[in-house]
Amino acid sequence: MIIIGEKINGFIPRTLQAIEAKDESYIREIAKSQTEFGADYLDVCAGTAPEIERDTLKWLIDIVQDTVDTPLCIDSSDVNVILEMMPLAKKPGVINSISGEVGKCEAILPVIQGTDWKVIALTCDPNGIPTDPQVKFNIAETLIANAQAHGLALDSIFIDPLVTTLATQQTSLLSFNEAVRLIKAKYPEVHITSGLSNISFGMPYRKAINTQFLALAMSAGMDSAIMDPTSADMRATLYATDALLGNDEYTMNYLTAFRQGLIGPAKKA
Ligand code: THG
Repeated sequence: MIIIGEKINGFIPRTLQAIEAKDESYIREIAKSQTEFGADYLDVCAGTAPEIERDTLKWLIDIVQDTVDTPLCIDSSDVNVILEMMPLAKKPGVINSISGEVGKCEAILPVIQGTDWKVIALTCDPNGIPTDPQVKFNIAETLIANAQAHGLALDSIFIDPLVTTLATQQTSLLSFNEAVRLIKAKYPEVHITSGLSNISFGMPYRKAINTQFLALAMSAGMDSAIMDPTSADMRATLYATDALLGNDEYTMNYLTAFRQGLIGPAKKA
């Protein structure tokens, strides 16, 4: 599993508080803890008003890179902001994101051509966010072809089939998993990722939904997630599911994680 740590995001109230208070130490702390708990990339998203998005992202990126070596996942809905942030990165990371929306591929793909940058591509287009797995697949195919035409290797592409909220769509997971299966069947080297906590939006006890979504989507072939690796429940689900799916030879990773205290029952106070 390729883990993209989600916590450096101004849409999270605690992180927004740190951004507004210019509290460097909290940002350093969540950069460090997510890295220690296995993040392969750190998502950085300002989540602030558009006028200060650039300044906020610069501030976050500088602090993160001064604290850890983990590569960035630059998260903005504005491709111009992404393009301005890329030169600040000390090493190539992930662009979050492009999609079938007008202008996004054209802006980003030529810039990452010939580099080691990877890209997340959302399965939406000018018609919106489809729920039909076949339509998700069709958009993914177009995006993959476009990326390949710009010289990207298949394993530099992360398709995000955009999970909808279960509270408003009862077949959310089923449709997501079917899209994952269709994409992985034709493009096994392409990665599938998801900002998976969208699934539980508006529901109580979100952790229960999020952990089971992670397991079920991994079983369909999802091999990356934008998630909180500092959550003990999410970590346990991840290691246990990888072992159950036969991705963990002799269950070595599971056993090592247990021995190192990365997973295990909550300690009694
Ligand atoms: N796809 C892609 N990028 C994305 C998303 C996606 N980026 C943003 C978002 N969705 C993924 N990131 C988050 C970050 C936080 C939460 C959800 C998605 C969240 N956090 C809890 C909260 O705010 O209460 C808990 C946070 C905590 O305590 O750590 O809900 O879908 N490509």
